[in-house]
Amino acid sequence: MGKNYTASKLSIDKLELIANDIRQDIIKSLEEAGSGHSAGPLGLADIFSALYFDILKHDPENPNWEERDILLLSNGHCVPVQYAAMANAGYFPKDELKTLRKFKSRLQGHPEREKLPGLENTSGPLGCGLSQAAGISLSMKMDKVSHRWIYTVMGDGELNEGNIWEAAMLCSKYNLHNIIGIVDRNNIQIDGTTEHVMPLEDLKAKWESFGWHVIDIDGNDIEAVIDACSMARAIVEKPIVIIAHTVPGKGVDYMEYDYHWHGMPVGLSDVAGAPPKNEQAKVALKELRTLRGKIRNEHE
Ligand SMILES: Cc1ncc(C[n+]2csc(CCOP(=O)(O)OP(=O)(O)O)c2C)c(N)n1
Ligand SMILES: [Mg+2]
Repeated sequence: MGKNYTASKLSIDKLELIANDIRQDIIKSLEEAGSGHSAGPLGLADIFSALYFDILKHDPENPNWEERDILLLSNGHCVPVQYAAMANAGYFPKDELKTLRKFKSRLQGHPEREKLPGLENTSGPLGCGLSQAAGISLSMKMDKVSHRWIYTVMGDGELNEGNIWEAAMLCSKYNLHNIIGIVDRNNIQIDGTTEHVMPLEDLKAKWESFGWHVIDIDGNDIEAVIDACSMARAIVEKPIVIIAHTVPGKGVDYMEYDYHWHGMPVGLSDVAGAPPKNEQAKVALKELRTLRGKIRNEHE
């Protein structure tokens, strides 16, 4: 029998504490790896806490459970947040997070489906996740399976890939409404702000014109993420995309909103405003631990 976290209903403050643990694990694993992406994963921690500990129907002890929902990470470079969420949920021991990006590790810098049970897709080349979702959804349709959802996380810079929009048209044509897209609208990408590199607005109108239902939320508000996903599951007329506004680098003051942290780990960067390299992890972890206290106080 699979585990359905939705049935166990953790409180929002517990989910926020888990998100904070996920952030600390991201910092520790990136420091150990000495390479990798910081800003996107930190910004996505609330969404991943909500997904793995509330929204998804899944069972860490039985990753291939036939009734499970599917989570696809299309923006594969953000996988440190997925590994941290999976370890916290019990897919593998937390100690294994130290092997991120190491030779022969199951935790590669971009997700490899066949390496780690629980990963549903391989990604890294941007733009593929929605096509993968479409294939899975069409096969579920053939099998007359209508009660499993396919959550597909995409980056906003990733939306520059034409492939996404080909998939968007197809999902709409076949009304693949068990696909719930989640766009990490953090306004940054590899080389600058999204609106500077390749303007995306009016993003809501773009998705709507491709036949999608759009829900716009604060992606760092766990309750909003959970509510948006339950709303999305109730919509059967169209595929659904949640535009989740997040803060890149969320939780680490010297990283927040700064695109230079897109592909930088703590300990290596001389981005302006950052602490000295050998202090970066310590400062980030101290800040997150303090924040953890604040979360507790707010809810007490
Ligand atoms: C097909 C392809 N082109 C280019 C890249 C290099 N690349 C990696 S991440 C990235 C930026 C993506 O932006 P976004 O999805 O917004 O990520 P964020 O900076 O928010 O983490 C680029 C261009 C890639 N991985 N795949
Ligand atoms: Mg982005």
